Amino acid sequence: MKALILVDLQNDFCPGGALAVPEGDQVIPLANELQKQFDLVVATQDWHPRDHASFASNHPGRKIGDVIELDGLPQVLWPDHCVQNTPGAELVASLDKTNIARVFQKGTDRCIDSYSGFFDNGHRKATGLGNYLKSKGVTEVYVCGLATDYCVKFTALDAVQLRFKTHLYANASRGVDLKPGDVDRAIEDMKQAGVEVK
Ligand code: VGL
Ligand code: ZN
Repeated sequence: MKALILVDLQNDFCPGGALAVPEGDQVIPLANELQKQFDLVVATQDWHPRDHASFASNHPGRKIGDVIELDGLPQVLWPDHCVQNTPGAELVASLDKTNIARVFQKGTDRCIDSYSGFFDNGHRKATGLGNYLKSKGVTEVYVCGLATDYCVKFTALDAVQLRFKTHLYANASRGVDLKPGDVDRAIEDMKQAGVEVK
């Protein structure tokens, strides 16, 4: 049994959004088309409280892009994004949601960020996605979405760790490229870890 994981297809990650990923909106038609090949489709949703520790605005004197230490983990500081119950946090309107069996929210704890759809960045708490997929008999996952060099990457790496055969749809994903080359390096890291990139 295989499942499609749609990562963070939210307004704030599309052009015009708070943490816009270049060409982020271009993956939506592809994501809609890919869904037709799957019996099980799930989505992740970045879902932060307004006081989330990943927001530069919550660290006076710091700016967007700075890296701080948060509870022993390096943390990139981002613009305020995907704040719970705001339009920016909603899944993109043009995304076909009729086939999405469940949406797993992440980044809800103000003290720790969560790039992966499976665990927070410290692997302290699970979102339930892993157990859900296993309960459905899923052995193979296909990942696409936003952003290739953050949430897509860490979702795919955790999927490998959880022993799912893991595939990345690179053309249905886009990255931030905070540092030029980040997306290419992320794809290389995923390949190294055993992700099949298509
Ligand atoms: C993401 C940065 C911060 C992502 C989420 O969805 O890739 N990136 N929060
Ligand atoms: Zn976030």
